[in-house]
Amino acid sequence: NAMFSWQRTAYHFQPQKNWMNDPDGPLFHKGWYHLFYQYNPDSAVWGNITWGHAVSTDLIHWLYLPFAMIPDRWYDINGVWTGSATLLPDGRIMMLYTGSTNESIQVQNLAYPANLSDPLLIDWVKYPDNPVIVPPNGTETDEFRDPTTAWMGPDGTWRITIGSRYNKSVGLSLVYQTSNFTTYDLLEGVLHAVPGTGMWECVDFYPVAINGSTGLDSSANGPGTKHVLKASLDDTKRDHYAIGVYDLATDKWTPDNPKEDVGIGLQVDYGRYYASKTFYDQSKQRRVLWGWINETDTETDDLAKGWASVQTIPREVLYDNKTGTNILQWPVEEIESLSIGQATQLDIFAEFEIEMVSETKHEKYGCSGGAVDRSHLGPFGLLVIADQTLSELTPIFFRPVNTTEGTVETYFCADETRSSEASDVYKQVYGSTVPVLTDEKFQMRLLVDHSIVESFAQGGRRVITSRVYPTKAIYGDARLFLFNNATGVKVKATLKIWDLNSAFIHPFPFDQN
Ligand code: DQQ
Repeated sequence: NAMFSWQRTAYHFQPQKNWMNDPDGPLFHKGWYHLFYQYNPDSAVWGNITWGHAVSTDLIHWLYLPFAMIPDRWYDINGVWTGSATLLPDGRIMMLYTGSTNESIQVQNLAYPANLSDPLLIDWVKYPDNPVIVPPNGTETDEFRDPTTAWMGPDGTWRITIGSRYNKSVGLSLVYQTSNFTTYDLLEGVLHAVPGTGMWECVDFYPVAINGSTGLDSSANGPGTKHVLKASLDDTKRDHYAIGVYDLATDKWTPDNPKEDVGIGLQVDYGRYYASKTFYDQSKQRRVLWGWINETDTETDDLAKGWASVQTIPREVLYDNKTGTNILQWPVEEIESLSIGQATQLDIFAEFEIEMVSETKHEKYGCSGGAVDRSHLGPFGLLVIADQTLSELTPIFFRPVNTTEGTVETYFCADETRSSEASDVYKQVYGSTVPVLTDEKFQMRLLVDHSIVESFAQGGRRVITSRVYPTKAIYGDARLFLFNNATGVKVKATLKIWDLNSAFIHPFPFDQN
C-alpha cells in the first residue's frame, strides 16, 4: 500500500510483507549470520506463527530464505513459537523452541539442520520424539515458554532456562539439565524469581567480562565474569535486566543490587522494544543483541499497509566497567558500511557541554514533561524526523536536574507526543536516568530510519527505541534541529552526521511457500 510506503525502513530488518514479532535462534555458521523470526505468512496481525528465516554476511544486508519451520505437527500446530540455538563443540546445532500444541499447551521441542554443510541451513528437521519437555507439575500449561541457548556446567552437561510464573504474580525462570538435548531433568529450585513481576517471556541469560572489550561464549564463567539475566515482562511488555552473579554449584543467580532486580530495575530499552535475544558471535568474539520493535498504530492501519514490525539494528553488548551497574549497547560496527543516503536515514553523534550561567536550584522534572517544559538545566538535544514548520517532530534530549543532595542527576528522554499528526497512534514520552560521570560530556548517538529512531546515551548505557509515524516529515521533507530549552545553562554542541544508504534486502530466488 503506497499510502504508508514512507514508513518502511531502509536499513532495519523487516519482512517483505505481513506480521513479524520476536527474533529467534540467532547464530553464525560458515560465514553467515542467521536470523529466524516469529512470522505470520497470511496476514499483518499475529497468528499462524511460523519461523521466517534470513541470512546476512554483515548483519545489515539480508537475504530472505524459505521458512525454516511451519506449524505442522500436533506439538506445534498452534504456533512455532520462540526459541534459541546452541552450537555444540562438535559443530552440531541444536534449536530448542516452544510449540503451542493442538490443545494449546506450551511444550519445548527440538529441531536441527538437515545438512550442516549447507551454509544457508535451509532445511530443518523436527526431532521425531518431540516434545522434549512438557510443563512440570505446578506450572500452568500456558505459562512455560521460550527456552534459552544452553550453557555447559562444570560437570560437562548442558543447562537451559525457561521463563514461567508462580502463584499468579511471581516471575521466574526454571533450569533444566541435559546431556543430549533429547532428555531433560528439571533442577530443584529456580535460577531466579522476583515477586510481582508476572510471567517472564523470552528469558535471556549470558556472561559478560568485567574487564574486557570482547563478548563471551554462553558457557564462559568464573572469576572475571558477571551474568546478565533478562526477562520480557508479559504484563508490561517491557524488557528488563539485571547484572549479577551465577553460582555454578547451585545453578542460582543473585543480582548485585536487589533493589534493581530483574523487572523492578533497569530496562534493556526504554522505548518501543520487546522479546530481545542475544547470541555469541564466534567470528568476531562479540555478543550481539536483537530486539523487536512493535507497532503503535492500529491493527486496521497495519492491515492497510500490509506489514507490521521491524527488528532493531543488532547491538553489541558489553559490561560497563566505568559504572559497574549497567550493560552497554552499541550498534554493530558493520552499520558504518552504509554511506551517503538521504536525511531520513541518518547516524548522528552529538556531544553537549553545559556551562552554568545562573545559580542552580533544585528541580524535580524527569522525562514526563516531555521536551516542552523548560527548566534550569534542560532539556537540550535534537529534534529528529521534523518538518520545516515543526508541526511534526520527535525530541531526543537530556534533562539534568539538581537533586536535594546537591548532586546532578541526568534524564535521557524521547518525546513522541508531537511525532505525528495522525491521531490513531499511541504517542508516549519515554526515558530514564542515565549515569553521566564527572569527566564526561553529555553524548548521544541516534539511528534514524524513516519511522524508527534508536537513541543511545553515554556510549550505550541507556537506549530508547521510538516508533513514529510522520505524515509530513517524510523523505526530503524531514529535517534535523538542535535545541536548548534550558533557562540556566548555555549548551555547546558538537555534531557528526552520517547519511546512511539503504541496505537492500534480497528475496530468495525461489518461492517461499
Ligand atoms: N511471542 C512468542 C512467545 C513469546 C512471545 C509467540 C513474546 O513464544 O513468549 O509469538 O513476544
